[in-house]
Parts: sequence; structure tokens; C-alpha cells
Amino acid sequence: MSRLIVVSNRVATNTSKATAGGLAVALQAALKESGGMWVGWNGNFEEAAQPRPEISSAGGVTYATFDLSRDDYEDYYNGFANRTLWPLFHYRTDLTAYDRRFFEGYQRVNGFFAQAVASLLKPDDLIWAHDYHLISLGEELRRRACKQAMGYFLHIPFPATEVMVTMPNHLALVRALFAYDIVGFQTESDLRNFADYVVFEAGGEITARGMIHAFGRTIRAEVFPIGLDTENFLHLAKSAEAKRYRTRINKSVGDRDLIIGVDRLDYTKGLRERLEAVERLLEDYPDNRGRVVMLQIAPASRTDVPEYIEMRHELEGVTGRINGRFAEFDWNPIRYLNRLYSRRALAGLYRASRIGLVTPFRDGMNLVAKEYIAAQDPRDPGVLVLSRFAGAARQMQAALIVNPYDTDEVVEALQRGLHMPREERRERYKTLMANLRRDDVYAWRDSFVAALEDAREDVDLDLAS
Ligand code: ADQ
Repeated sequence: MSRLIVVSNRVATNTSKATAGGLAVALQAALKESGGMWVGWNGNFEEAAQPRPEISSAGGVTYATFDLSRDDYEDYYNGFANRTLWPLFHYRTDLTAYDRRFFEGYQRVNGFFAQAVASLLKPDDLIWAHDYHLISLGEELRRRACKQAMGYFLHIPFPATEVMVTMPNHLALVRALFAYDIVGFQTESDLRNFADYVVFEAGGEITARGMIHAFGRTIRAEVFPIGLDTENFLHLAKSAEAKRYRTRINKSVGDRDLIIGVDRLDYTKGLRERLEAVERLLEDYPDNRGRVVMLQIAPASRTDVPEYIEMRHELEGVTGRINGRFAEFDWNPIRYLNRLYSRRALAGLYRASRIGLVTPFRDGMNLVAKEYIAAQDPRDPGVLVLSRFAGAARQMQAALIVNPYDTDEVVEALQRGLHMPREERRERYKTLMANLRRDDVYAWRDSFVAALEDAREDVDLDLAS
């Protein structure tokens, strides 16, 4: 087995199954098995950062981490990654910053990451780069004469060409993807957008078997929908801590129905419109007044980026307005919290909720939708109301799929979910669970690594010829 080198902006050093997310657990297990290494930024700042990684190990996994300078962090992370690529790839051209300095910083830091990775490589290693922070990493590694097989997985959507081309450096970025041997996407529509771009903007062509040729290289582009650590999550949902949370929330909600939303505080998640849909539910179906509670958990994220600060204020305003309008002395329709919870606590809260409301305007996959289902009681499961614009909707057609732009449709789905007979809930749950079990995070990891192994055989053949 070849050594796997995972590269991402930050590394997940927490090896406890209860606190680490499924992605971290699955990658850590693969790293442990292959004697591999996870490389990334340690979250610290240094005046003039050196790409000399510090090696440490935890839970049998080796980590290679380094500092960044403040300027690099501003231009690369807060700038190009979170103020250009993130909004653009989620179709928010209105929020996208088109600033040359950011792109230069991004390229510089991708070069810096490449220098750190290159210093650690052995000839047989497989490199797996993650997400929108590191699109140019592969190209920077090739520039440093690295011949290893390299894969890249994009966790967020790949936008339609018309959106992509609003970014001045679009061609340079897509060209950079062709330095990898495999490029993985969450959904068919992301892959289609990528292929369209390559064919119509870059003059490339689709050759056989999902192979795509442009910029003088042929790469494999494929769909690898990320899954959940399903069995582990089922286990967490039955833990004593999950039960404690369930008992506590049941006690405070009483015989009312709970609707739950759990998201990083992000403008892609459709939070304001979601709260307004609950407002409309109370308006259009007054029987729900005093009968339904919406619990929205939204921990703050990217607090250095202005749009996120504004959004937080906006949500506080909307929540206050709706509660002011409908609350009674003994009932508040919306409970809005900005804090983090353990995975066990979340599992308990999901299980106590009659409806999981997941309504992003764009989302690569959305693991909350999957977690909500995995946490349900099979005898009396809740209903998932899911946006068609989450990558997860592809695999979760047995949920109530809605268009979050259409508030009436969301309200009708909520009303339907609140009154859905147990038999129908069980049927839907069974279908959803079967998929979650089959397409879990381990299946995702294994299929990507297998594709990388294949790519390495091709690299070996090329080198031999
Ligand atoms: P995110 O945009 O962060 O991920 P998501 O997939 O929903 O979105 O994952 C969020 C994770 O954070 C979930 O595991 C959830 O439990 C956790 N979380 C949210 N709120 C929490 C809280 N209050 N306390 C503790 N944990 C909380 C990006 C892409 C997604 C893609 C993933 C994985 O944007 O589309 O699904 O990567 O590829």
C-alpha cells in the first residue's frame, strides 16, 4: 500500500471519534493504515513563515504543520479563498471580491504549501489535496518536479461557466486543476459544469471513460459524493450524552413539535429565508402557533469576513422580529443559538426533532442532512425537508425536496412533514438509511484512493516508457 499524503488548509488533529467529524475520522484511519501524513496550516502566525513543517503525531497519525504570515492569511484565506472562491462557487457574484492581490496571495501560499509538501515526499506517495483553498497546489508541486500521482477533491460546488467566467483568473485556475491526475466532485452537476467549462472555454475535449483532455494533459474527472461515518453516528445517537440532551429538550419543548436547523453561520445556507418560512408557517397555518418550535443552531464562522458579521446582525434582527410578533408568555417560536455542540449532543437534538430543515441555496453536499437522518429513531423517525440545491438531494430523494427560493413550497413541506403518518415516515427513513449505509464516508474515501492508485500505475507506466 502506498503512503497517502493528505493536504488541506487546516489539519484535524483531534482523533477522538466523538468530537472529530466523519471526514477527519475516515482520513485519519487511511493515514494510519498507510503510514501516511496530513499536511496543512497549524492555525498560528509567524512574522515571516518558513515552509519547514513541524512533525508531530497523535492517535497513530503523523501531522506536518506550519505557520502562515498574517499577510498570507489575509490574501489567501480571508481574501481569495473566502471572499472570492467561496461566494463565486456558491453563485453569489454579488458578494464576490475581484481583487488581484488576493489571487497573487493565493498562488503564493499554494506555492508555500507545495514547498512544505515537496520536502516530505517519497517517490511512491499518493497525494490527495482537499478543497477550494488548494486548487493550485498540484501545479505548484509539478513546478517543483514532483511526479507522484495527485488527486484533488472539491468539497463545494463547481459553478456554471457563465458564473465562473466572471472571475478574472478563471482560466489559470482551471488550468491548475489539470496538474492533478484525478479531480473529484460532489455531484454530477458539478462535474457537468466543469466539463462544460473545459470544452467551451478551454477548447478541451472529453475522451473515453470520464477522461478529459485540455492544456496538454489528460486527467480523470469523476463524481465522489462524500458520505457520513454512518455507523458511528448511529452509535453516537444512542449514547448517554445524546439521551441526556434529548430528555432535556423534550422537557423544555413539552408536547410541541420541534423543527431543527444546524448550520455554520453562512450566507449560503439560506438561514434568513428559512426563519421567514417558519414565520409564514405560523401565518398561513395558525394552528401551529404555540405548537411548533424552531431550534436553529448556527455557530459563527469566518468572523474576519465582513459579510459574515453583517449576516449575524441580520439574523438576530429577523429572529427578534418573528419572536416579537408571535411569542406568548410561555412560548417562543424560534430559539436561535450561536454555539457549538458535541456530535453526541447534536445527535440527541436531531433525534428529538420532528423535522430536520436543511435549506441551503447552494451546498456541495451538506452533511447535516445525512446526520439528521442517521440520528432518527427507526420506529418513529422524523422528516427531512431538504433543498434541491444541496448536493445531498441527489442521493436523498426520499426526503421532502424543496426549492428554498419558493417559500410557499417550503411551508407546504413543513406542514406535510408535521402531519406525515408514521408509516410513510418509516418508509422514507428506510430508503434514506439504506443509502447512507452504502455510500458512507469510508466508501467515499476508498473509491477516491482506489482511483489515485490507478493513476499511480499510469504514472509508473509513463515513467517507464
Ligand atoms: P460545511 O459547509 O461546513 O462543509 P456541512 O457538510 O453541513 O457543511 O458540514 C457541517 C458540519 O459541521 C456537520 O458535521 C455539522 O454537524 C457540524 N456542525 C454544524 N453546526 C454545528 C454546531 N453548532 N456544533 C457542532 N457541530 C456543528 C463543506 C461543504 C459541504 C460539504 C462538506 C463536506 O460546504 O457542502 O458537505 O464540506 O464535504
